Amino acid sequence: MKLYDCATAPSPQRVRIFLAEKGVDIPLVAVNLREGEQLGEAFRKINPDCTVPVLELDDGTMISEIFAICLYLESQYPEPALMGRNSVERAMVAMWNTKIEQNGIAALAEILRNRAKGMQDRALTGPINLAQIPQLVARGRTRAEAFFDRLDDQLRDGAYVTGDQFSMADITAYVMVEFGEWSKIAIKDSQTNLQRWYDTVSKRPGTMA
Ligand SMILES: N[C@@H](CCC(=O)N[C@@H](CS)C(=O)NCC(=O)O)C(=O)O
Repeated sequence: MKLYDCATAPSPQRVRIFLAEKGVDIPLVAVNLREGEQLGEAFRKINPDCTVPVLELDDGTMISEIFAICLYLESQYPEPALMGRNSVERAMVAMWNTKIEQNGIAALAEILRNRAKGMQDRALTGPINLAQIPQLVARGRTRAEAFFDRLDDQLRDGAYVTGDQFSMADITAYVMVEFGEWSKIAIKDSQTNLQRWYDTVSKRPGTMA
């Protein structure tokens, strides 16, 4: 088993933290996103959608998409459980993971990818080039700030995103907050629950890995 990775990209970082939390060490294969290696012929055979991370199994099966990779890893290495320990917890982890991806990470990507000079025709990931739409930068900012408030509210009562158990939803939210720095979206002084949670989560050996 090996993981196609990129040390500077937030998506594979989520899988690396997931593995570190499980205490599992697997070989990493660096894919140079800055040089466009993900769009080259060789990587398209690994993932035609041209994104990392990808988990390659020993029989050659390629698993792309973070949720699918983590689902596989969770079944192979069940302890500690990171995707919920019963039906309700599993549903809550999947629910929050989706919200964080769609309302948080996607909003931050909307800011970055429609503004960065180095991403002029790469406004979305994938095999086809798409032009930036500068008007989406302000919309992304509004969406991201609103979602940080939403998460702050969610963290009012529990230690972690879905309650008292650290989970994949926390990993996704942690990487989202770090990714926010790229677009100068930071935790506000008023978001005290989010700050308390971030201070705890950022001290875990997995997130420091
Ligand atoms: N939905 C994908 C998202 C993966 C993704 O967006 N990866 C980014 C790195 S953070 C990527 O490969 N970007 C390639 C590009 O920008 O062309 C997943 O869950 O794995």
